[in-house]
Amino acid sequence: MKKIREDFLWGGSSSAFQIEGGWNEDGKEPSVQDTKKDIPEGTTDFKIASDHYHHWKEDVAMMVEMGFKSYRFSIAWTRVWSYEKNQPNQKGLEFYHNLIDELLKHKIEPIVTMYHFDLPDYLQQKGGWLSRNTIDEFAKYTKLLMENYGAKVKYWLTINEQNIMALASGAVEGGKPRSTKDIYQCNHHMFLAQAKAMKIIHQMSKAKVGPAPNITAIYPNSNTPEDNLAAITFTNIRNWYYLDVPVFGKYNVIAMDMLNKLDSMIDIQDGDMDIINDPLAKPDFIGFNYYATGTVKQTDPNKNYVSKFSGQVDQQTGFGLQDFFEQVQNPNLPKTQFNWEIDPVGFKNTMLEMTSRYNLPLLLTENGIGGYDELDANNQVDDQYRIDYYTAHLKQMLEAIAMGVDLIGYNPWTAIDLVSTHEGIRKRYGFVFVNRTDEDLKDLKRYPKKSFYWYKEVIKTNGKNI
Ligand code: BGP
Repeated sequence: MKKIREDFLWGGSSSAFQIEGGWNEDGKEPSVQDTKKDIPEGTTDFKIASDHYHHWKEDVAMMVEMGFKSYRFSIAWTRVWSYEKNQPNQKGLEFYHNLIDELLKHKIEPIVTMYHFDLPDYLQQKGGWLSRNTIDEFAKYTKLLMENYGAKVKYWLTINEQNIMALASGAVEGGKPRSTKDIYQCNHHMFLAQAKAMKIIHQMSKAKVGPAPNITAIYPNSNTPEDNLAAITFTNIRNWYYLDVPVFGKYNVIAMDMLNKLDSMIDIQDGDMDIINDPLAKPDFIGFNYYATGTVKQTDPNKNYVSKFSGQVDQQTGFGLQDFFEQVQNPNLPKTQFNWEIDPVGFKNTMLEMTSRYNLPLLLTENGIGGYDELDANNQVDDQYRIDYYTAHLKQMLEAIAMGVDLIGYNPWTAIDLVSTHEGIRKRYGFVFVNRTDEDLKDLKRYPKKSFYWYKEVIKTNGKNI
């Protein structure tokens, strides 16, 4: 029976626009998250977030106290490169140098996401991912990151949740609707950008690099062959599409068939597949986010399935596509306070499926539970529900490892409280409470939650107390 590695990367996760704040400080330019107009009512925008830009040192101190071995965060492209001046932004580069150096000083391995939903607005105005120019800009950005951090950072993640960006594209493009054809053309360009980035990383450093899609096992709603076909279709369109391209260097037939039938076939230019198939452009591991499984059934011919472009959808929103699949709730699973299903066994199922299909090391880059947390009179937060969620998932994780899954780390969402993609800071995920609400910035002080002490023990015992 395989055991958890001694050098297992126990850590936590975050993303720049959701944690940093300082949205226009020291030369940072706006990303699509800063120019977003449809912030849902009653929730905060990302201008101040958890003000990590000014609290990063004490935040790292909290991670050190928890015993983190790794910290997965993203670099804001708009902080390190100025499109206005067409040059690197030294102050922005310095911020991440300081953060990385502080982590390394405490033997915390930085795991850096290059791009987490925050495309420079400058590029968006020029067509965003629909323009092939964005591919070249991403390659240029990768070189900048390598020149600066290539010798310090051993683990890189290219694009966070490319699959969710395609399925809920409005959520990351300021709500601007795109046609299905354009969405999948953007998607193809992201694959090319990712392949170029992986090659540059391999050429310019000794670091390892992987993608970071949101992967989850898909269940058929019943044992009818039609529901099973819907499940096979959805898992290929939602999951394998995003790993088959970088790992196997090809588009799978089910994804291609969907594009064909939707009259949305992408334009693959001469040489594109060579870029994707370059031996230096292959991932060293698979980074993946897991929250809960999905359940689907065959579609109802009388129903109108509307695409999700509102900018206010998430990975748990029921996706539907006429003649392909309809996502439904699974009555066998409990739900979080924010209505997301909870499926710890599904976590193991997901890892087993990925391992048998790709046989690559896996790195968990997000898993977690959003809930309403409050400080009590003694400035404590009793988030036992979070401990229960993690305990159940870690039990399954240990079983998956025992079965042979090569998992190199677990970096749940999130290290400290930050702003949810579209539900404000009221939906908290952290081991550390940040004292602010959506309406009131308060003092932004940090307080360890009950889960903080629990996780510290998990790390100290390398999971033996689970
Ligand atoms: C993932 C994203 C994160 C994140 C998390 C929780 O999809 O990569 O950025 O926020 O899900 O989602 P939410 O904030 O919608 O609760």
